[in-house]
Amino acid sequence: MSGPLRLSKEVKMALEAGRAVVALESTVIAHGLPYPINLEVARRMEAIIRQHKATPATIAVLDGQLRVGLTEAELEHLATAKTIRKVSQRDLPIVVARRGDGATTVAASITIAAWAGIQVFATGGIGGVHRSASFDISNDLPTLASTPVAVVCAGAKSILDLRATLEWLETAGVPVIGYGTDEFPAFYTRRSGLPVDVRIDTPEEAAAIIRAGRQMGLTRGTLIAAPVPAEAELPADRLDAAIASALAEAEARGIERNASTPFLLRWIARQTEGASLKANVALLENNAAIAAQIAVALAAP
Ligand code: PSU
Ligand code: MN
Repeated sequence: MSGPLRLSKEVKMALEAGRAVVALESTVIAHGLPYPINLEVARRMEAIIRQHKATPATIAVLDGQLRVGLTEAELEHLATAKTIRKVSQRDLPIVVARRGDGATTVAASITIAAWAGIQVFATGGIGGVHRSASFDISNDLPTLASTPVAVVCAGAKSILDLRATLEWLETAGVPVIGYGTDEFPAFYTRRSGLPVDVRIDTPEEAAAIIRAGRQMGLTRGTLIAAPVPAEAELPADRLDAAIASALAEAEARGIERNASTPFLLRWIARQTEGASLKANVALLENNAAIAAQIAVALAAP
């Protein structure tokens, strides 16, 4: 890929030297969290990655360029802009052709990360198969199936159909790894009752699986799911009530398609009086640390 791809000097140097780099998405900044928490978390995730001796590479589309590695002012722009397009893979050619700005989802971000040569990515939760019967399946799933990037997340939110999401990944051949867990985590809570393909407990084990896939020429992504830290977990009963109310409200207001995830997240934050935000922040920081350690293990000779 050439064209509109633009790496920051820092990211370019790290990649050329074979050092560890961790890619980050920007939809969570622009649409997933309220200001000013979004900006604080974006900065903190970058700082945590640096503490672990890796280079952060936050991804977004700015003036039609696919940007990998943002300045402080650019992070602030994404965190404060009143309207910024949520860009998944199908939106990439549109926003590039129009020289627009966009906050990239997991799908768009890992697409760009792979073009840049980055192998490890951290986020909060991936999109998945929605519960409604409206055939809403996140582009994150097919893109994971065709993009050789390891995605560290806290599972997927229980606003989704987690069983169907895992079945979809199995059909597509994407390994689902539990990091310190035998169960697929459910974002705000540590457990879903659904098993992962394998449990690992160290970054080196993750690196070994990623390397083995690469050596065999497999071109799929790897999903690495780490549960939210125990002290920030939401009580399951409170969460179930908030999710039920969010889904009912979305239905009543006719909110669907790509507006669905941001709306449900806002509604749940309101219903749980910010407890969901606390969990969201804790798991994002935890995932940044784990992703950095995996990237360092992968970069080791
Ligand atoms: N999950 C979160 N917070 C988020 C998202 C997911 O906890 O902000 C964002 C991610 O960027 C993800 C996108 O890639 O939502 C999925 O949206 P959709 O379901 O429209 O594909
Ligand atoms: Mn969708």
